[in-house]
Amino acid sequence: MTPPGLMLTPTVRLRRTPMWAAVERAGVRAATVYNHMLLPTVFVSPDLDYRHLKSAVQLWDVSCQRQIELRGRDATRLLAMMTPRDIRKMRVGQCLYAPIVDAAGGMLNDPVILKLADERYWLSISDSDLLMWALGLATGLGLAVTIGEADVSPLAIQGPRAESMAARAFGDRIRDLGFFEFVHVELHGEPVVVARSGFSGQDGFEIYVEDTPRVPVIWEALMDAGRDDDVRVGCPNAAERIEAGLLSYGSDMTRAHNPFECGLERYCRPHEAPDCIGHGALARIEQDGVRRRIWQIEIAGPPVSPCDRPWPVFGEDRLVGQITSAAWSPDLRKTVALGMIDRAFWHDDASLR
Ligand code: THG
Repeated sequence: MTPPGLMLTPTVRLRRTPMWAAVERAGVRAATVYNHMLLPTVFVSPDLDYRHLKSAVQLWDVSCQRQIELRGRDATRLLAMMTPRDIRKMRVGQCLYAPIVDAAGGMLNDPVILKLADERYWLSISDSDLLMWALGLATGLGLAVTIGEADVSPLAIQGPRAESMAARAFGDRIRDLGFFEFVHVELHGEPVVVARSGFSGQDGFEIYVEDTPRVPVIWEALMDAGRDDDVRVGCPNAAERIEAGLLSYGSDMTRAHNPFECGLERYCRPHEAPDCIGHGALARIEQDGVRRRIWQIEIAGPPVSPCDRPWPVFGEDRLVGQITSAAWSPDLRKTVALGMIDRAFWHDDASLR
């Protein structure tokens, strides 16, 4: 799609990140655009990045995971309308991965939600303009809630040595932090929010830094803390995240898909979310079942080119689905992929082309 050496024209609305200069110094070789902001995709090579991520620890600039803040008397009420996951029992200090849906149950986003206080949340969004949907609902319904994109830049440390590195940075007590929990801690006297989460199948933490000018201090302190664990600057790795079964909004799923088709049924409970705008549609879909679903798929043969448009999938000489993410897995020595496949072909040895 992009000829070798093609440049993206830099503009103001193509947002850099607070750490972009350091990311360039670390040797970033490719990047994508996510929430109108740059997101690194390759440093040394996809394969070497993958091996290092699965054996040591990496520091990621994931500032593009923007935080939509909901705050005010009706914040919980608004959030309950947006997601088919039950958020009523959510505790302060808890993270929740949640689909966000429209009235037909179509996927609009799949953020990690952080509950900061009783009526204050961050929605750590994937790549769609969720701010506008939230503003539209709140304005149309006259809700008492303040909505905006907070000045928060998440960094991530991911890999098997992430806990060791985090303990050096934040102290040994960070080892006790449970998966999808967060705490307020200090690093060199600077307050940050640290969660046990991240866009990889490895252990890891995400560090939410408020206030752009404070990000470089935290970045350098984390690099120092990871020196003995062979920390390198890295980024989400396509093969690793496909192996982990982590979906990418805009690629693997769009508004044309509902959470059941996306395999997100664990996070979609219409009967426990009566106030969700998609409640009726999703209750019907749950009852009727779906005719297509996302699966992890292996592609035989040598490495394939990047999946930059949906690849049609054929079975018994007809179109039965599409592949939307694919990458060579150095560990599995085959191409791993994610794709939406028709029900008749949901078996292990389905022979597809
Ligand atoms: N971290 C944060 N924000 C994010 C992402 C992230 N925003 C954008 C994008 N990634 C959102 N998508 C996902 C997808 C999957 C997960 C997190 C964010 C994830 N899923 C786990 C799983 O599927 O095994 C566990 C989910 C759970 O148990 O609740 O971690 O990475 N801050």
